[in-house]
Amino acid sequence: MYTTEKDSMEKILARKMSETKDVSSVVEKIIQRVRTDGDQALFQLVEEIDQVKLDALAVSAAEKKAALEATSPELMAVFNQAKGNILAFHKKQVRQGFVATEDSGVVMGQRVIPLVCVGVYVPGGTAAYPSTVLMDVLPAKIAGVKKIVMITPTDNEGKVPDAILAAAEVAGVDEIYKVGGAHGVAALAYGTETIPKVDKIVGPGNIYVATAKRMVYGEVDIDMIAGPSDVLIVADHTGNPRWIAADLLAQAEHDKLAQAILVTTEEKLIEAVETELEKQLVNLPRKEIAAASLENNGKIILVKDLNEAIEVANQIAPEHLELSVAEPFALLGKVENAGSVFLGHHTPEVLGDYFAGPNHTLPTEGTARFYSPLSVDDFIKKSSYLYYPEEALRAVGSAVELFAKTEELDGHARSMSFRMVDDSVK
Ligand code: HSO
Ligand code: ZN
Repeated sequence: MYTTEKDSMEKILARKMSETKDVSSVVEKIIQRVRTDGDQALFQLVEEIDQVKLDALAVSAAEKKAALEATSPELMAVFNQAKGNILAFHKKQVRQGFVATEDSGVVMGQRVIPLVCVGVYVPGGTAAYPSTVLMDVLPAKIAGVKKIVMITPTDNEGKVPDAILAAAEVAGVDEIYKVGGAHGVAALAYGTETIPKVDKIVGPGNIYVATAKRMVYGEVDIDMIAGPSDVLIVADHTGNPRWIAADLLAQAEHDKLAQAILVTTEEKLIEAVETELEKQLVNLPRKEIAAASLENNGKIILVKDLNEAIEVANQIAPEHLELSVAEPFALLGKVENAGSVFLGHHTPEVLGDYFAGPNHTLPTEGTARFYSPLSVDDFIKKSSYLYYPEEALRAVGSAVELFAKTEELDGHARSMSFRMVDDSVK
């Protein structure tokens, strides 16, 4: 099931959710239909693609109320506890604007302004995670986004899972619509009679959603193109094979395309982990998915020391990096490419998936080389401003004029020269 050599680094590094021409042309047509026919196209597309006949696009107040009643107080308490942790962590990300004043009276600054309206995509089916609702919505709340619109495909009876609606209520989502796929993304990007046009679309989705997000980028902003989830575990002689196998399987059960990799300095650990994997797979409800993921993308790599392990990790740039070693903090500073790092034997990725506070929407497919976890920064923009009093302008006028003339933009030069010769404001 696993290879134990550094053989297929190339294969690991080449992993990408390939966007075929077929998908692109289907998505393009869907976007066009939504742009031209708005709600009507959405109802039709939901019927054609999701095989559901919806009465209304919006989730009603009665549906939200019923979902809350159907959710146990214990689960609500867990959602609220997770919310507290996520808010506490993300509040530390809030950045301030600045203002700089000079003796000449010049004032310059940068303001931090929240996006007005954001769309959150929540996948359907077995990938409908209430945890993702909390992770994607709460940073937007902290940033000060005024309107948060959630879209999600329904089951074939037109229902959104209760836990998703309950999490949306806990997070403070303003509006929820029952559309997913490329059509949902198009609706958020261009707006329809019912669904508002947003400034940014965040959240994971399948290949159609990813392709649509790529296509509407520029019309709206997007967070990232999310591919299948992955984990890389670095383990030394202190690694616990039972826990390591459990963590690899936790990743593998997400998706047949998910990737779970173990990089270890301990030859003995390899066999022990392989034995554990087989043992634990037997009674894992999603064993088919997990086994396929291990079969396709699972790897165990033996390295000579922990420095080499970190080199491998930096090359792969995993979404999640677990450091199951005696001294994890000694390695942290050497990690250059990883979405989120989990330090020590008692910090499994799952803790971060649900509860601890840092975001679980992370760069996948090696994009941790240049992307960051979803954060409050994703929901703000910056705007700069400047003020020059008359004397300060006169002092720099000829310099700016020369610059403008060099670019042969006389209109620009005049905008300066007039102010240098004219009397002050009339
Ligand atoms: N591991 C996923 C997040 C998740 N896990 C949600 C369970 N539910 C991507 O970071
Ligand atoms: Zn997970």
